[in-house]
Amino acid sequence: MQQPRHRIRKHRRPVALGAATALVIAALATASSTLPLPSRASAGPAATAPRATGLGPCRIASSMGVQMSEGMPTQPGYARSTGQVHALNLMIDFPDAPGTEPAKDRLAEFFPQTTDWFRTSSYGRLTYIPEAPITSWLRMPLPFAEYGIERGSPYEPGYRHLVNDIVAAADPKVDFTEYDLVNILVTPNAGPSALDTVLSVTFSGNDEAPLADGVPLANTSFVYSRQDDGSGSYAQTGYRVLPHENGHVFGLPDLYTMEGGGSVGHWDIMSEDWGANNDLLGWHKWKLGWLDNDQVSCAARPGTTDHVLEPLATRGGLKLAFVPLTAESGYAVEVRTQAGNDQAVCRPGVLIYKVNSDVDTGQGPVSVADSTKDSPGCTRLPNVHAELSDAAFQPGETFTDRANGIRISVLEKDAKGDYRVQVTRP
Ligand SMILES: [Ca+2]
Ligand SMILES: [Ca+2]
Ligand SMILES: [Zn+2]
Repeated sequence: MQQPRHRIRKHRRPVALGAATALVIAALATASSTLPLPSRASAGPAATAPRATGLGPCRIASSMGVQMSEGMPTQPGYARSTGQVHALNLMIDFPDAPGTEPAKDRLAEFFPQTTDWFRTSSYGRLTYIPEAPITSWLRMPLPFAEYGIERGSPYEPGYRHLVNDIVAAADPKVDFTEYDLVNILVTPNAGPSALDTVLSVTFSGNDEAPLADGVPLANTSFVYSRQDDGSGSYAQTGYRVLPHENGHVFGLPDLYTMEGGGSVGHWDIMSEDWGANNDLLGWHKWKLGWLDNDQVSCAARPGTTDHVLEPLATRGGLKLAFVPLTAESGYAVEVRTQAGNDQAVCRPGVLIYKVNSDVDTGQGPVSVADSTKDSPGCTRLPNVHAELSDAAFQPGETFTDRANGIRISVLEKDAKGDYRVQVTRP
């Protein structure tokens, strides 16, 4: 089966259509800077003294009016992405879709894989602690259809109704103040197959969410159905929707667009979360606080600079070079190999991509440069974007942005597997 190409998911508070849009965005920006409950929020990681490290020009800023920006630091209101993160898991079913297996089995579709995924991707910096104080199904009072949950459903009114019912059912046994984020694992027989419609969604950074025990359920992921492509890999890969959804809880935008995965391919789980395992871009790891500032090299000055980059999957060392173009864009450069969470890399090398902090989630905030344009790709794995699978640049190859006078050349790969990259800029 072909994977769904048009997955539309809503994040944060949905923006009303029409004339009220600008007002809603303004209200959002105000609300997020005056969070009533700082314990639930984060000022964003990797905020250590950018000027002292010379990284200032490379920390491209978040843009006003962009709901989920690639900029740094991540806007407040999202869950913290380092240290111990406590995730509340609630398994829910409905009178017209009662759970057909024990709720604990639904939980086991996602754990411990999700915890392992975050430990590996974060080099041990995010300790994801899944908790399920209620081990049975929480039965909702209404049939599934009556909540009106559809693809791209806005928060109001269906989700508010559903969340209120979840809170009412769970509140006596759950202290919601103990958790950094919430996963609602819906019985797979409620709603359409994920092959037809992906309903899974995250509402993140939303401090106007319904309250429970006095705290807003501001960072909540809903997982529906099963992302099972029929290839027999569900037990190994089906959990990956959850790290994707939780990526939003930590402030990461969607990298796929209405056209599918053609912007970033399989190089980030925010682009493709079906199929073989994949990692996050180095930019995202820096944004999440999983790379230190001294693991990032900023090519801001005119002239030529060399950068020796170690593979992103291994712990320690220089991981990311960044070439700022404007206050809100630049090129990121990193080494990707088949290691760690990166299972599908078939042509290891230097990945080069443009980051735009003024482009919103789902609109293509990141674009990977393909070193082999119009190629058939080097992978035949299902649900892995083929064209971009061979995008990485090899020793002797050069990426050129003529309009901006930028050249990024891969000079060599040394015996250790590190790559020497040369950046020339005006
Ligand atoms: Ca309670
Ligand atoms: Ca290609
Ligand atoms: Zn998403």
